[in-house]
Amino acid sequence: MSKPDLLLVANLADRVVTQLDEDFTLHRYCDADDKVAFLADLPEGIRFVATGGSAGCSREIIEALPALEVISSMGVGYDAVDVEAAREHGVSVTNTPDVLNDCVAETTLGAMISLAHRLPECDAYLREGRWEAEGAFPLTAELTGKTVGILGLGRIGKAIAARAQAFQMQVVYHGRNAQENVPYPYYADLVEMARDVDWLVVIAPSTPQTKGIVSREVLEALGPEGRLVNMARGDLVDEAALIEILSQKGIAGVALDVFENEPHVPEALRAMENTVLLPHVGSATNQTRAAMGDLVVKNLRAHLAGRPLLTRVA
Ligand code: 8YV
Repeated sequence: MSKPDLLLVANLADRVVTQLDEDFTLHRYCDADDKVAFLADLPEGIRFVATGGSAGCSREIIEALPALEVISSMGVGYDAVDVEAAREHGVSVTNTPDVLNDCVAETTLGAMISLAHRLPECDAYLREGRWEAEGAFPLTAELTGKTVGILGLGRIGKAIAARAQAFQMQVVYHGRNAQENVPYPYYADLVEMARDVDWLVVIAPSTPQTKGIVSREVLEALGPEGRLVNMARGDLVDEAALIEILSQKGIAGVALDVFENEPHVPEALRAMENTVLLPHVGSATNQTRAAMGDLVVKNLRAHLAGRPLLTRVA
């Protein structure tokens, strides 16, 4: 019996592709130079898409595949998948939640420590021979005793909160609603929370409601002693306002793992000292990417075997 057809929209890790290859006939959209021609030439019966968080799956792709049943996306954030188009065409969408919580939380605390203690700069200072030439590195800041406001206290937000507490930080949060059985104080107003905290950590999904939520007003409320960390999506933060405020020392610093126009990072951010810039590596460990990839495959195999999808979001 021939294997069902699957469109590979993102170039997923070898481990994932090898597993997919066992059960599906792969059509590598990710490698096509002429995407439009590639879509037009596909066989009619493609029932599956496997993709990644950044590549997602557009309306154009969904509508080019009349037999499509499931889009399995690698990543907890599925904002790049056109969920509306998927729903209209009766296509299910799955993501990879939970398996990355600890890794992203660990990276977040790493970014915070790096920014407070200026670890990347310390490393460069030593390598450039400046310790010998100029003496001790200037004194820095720390997390201990500070307050962190978490924007988006979901599964990853909670994993970050637990780790922040281990660093003796006070945790508060903002989200659409106050949550029951959560020990942290809730702020209904993000500007108010930004005013009260030392750190603002952004870990909410990208939706039409959260786009630009970290506005100029929020950044100004965070103030010259405040620090921002964005581990979610670039479009939650007004990047132009951020650059302007940072350059005027209107906030103390920023650690960013995500940007408005990845992989392009504005030169202005690169040139500043009070920034820690990461190439979207929140979940990028062998261990976690393997777990995420396995979940992509498990969802597809479940559907193929007539079982319910494991982590369906639409
Ligand atoms: C990955 C992510 O970069 O899970 C997410 O939403 O942003 C990351 O873990 C990506 O989605 C991997 O494909």
